[in-house]
Amino acid sequence: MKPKSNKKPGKPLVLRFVTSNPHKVEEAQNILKGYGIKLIQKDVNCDEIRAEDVSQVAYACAMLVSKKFKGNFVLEDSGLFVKALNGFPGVYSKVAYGKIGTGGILRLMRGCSDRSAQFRCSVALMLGGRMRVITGICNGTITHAAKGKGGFGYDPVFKPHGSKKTFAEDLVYKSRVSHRSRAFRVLGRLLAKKR
Ligand code: ITT
Repeated sequence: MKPKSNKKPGKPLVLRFVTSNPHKVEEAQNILKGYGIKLIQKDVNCDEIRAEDVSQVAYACAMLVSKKFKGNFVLEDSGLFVKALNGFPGVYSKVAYGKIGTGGILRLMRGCSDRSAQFRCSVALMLGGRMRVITGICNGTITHAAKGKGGFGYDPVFKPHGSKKTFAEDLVYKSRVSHRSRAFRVLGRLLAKKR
């Protein structure tokens, strides 16, 4: 039988997660609970800059937020980069999703045999006035039709390498390999070292 540990679990570290997207909070919290970190969603308006990559957007956003909010926080910028579309929708993923949705991406990709795509997530951590940006990547392919009802955004059309299912069909696998889970796992390890 496993011996009982006398060690009392420490108080969780509470961090604000600046985002308007509750799906992001849920997925990140699933990862960070294993590191004793509790996230609280905080809405702070941040006009995203035009940039080539999500890491630049996350950095610029965190700089803007730090002028309005003095505490410790995390935020992230993420996007889907499709090879055959020269990286589109990329940093425009949110706008593209609102305008053309997953159906629009599938239409743009009609006739494309190379369906490689990559999800990227850059997390900016502001802790004690110092910033750190961590990026997580998940490689996969764009399907020919939307499948699955779970998750959000482009999940029904993205199939990660190593799976026959889309993210929307298999959220357990998503939480293991996604761009977000990879970035937040690194963040969890980093914060665990500091405590
Ligand atoms: P913020 O308030 O945190 O900015 P947001 O939803 O506006 O929330 P982004 O600006 O990072 O987030 O936009 C990224 C878009 O990319 C998002 O709206 C989704 O459409 C898509 N996306 C990001 N991560 C995704 C994921 O894990 N699965 C599916 N789609 C995702």
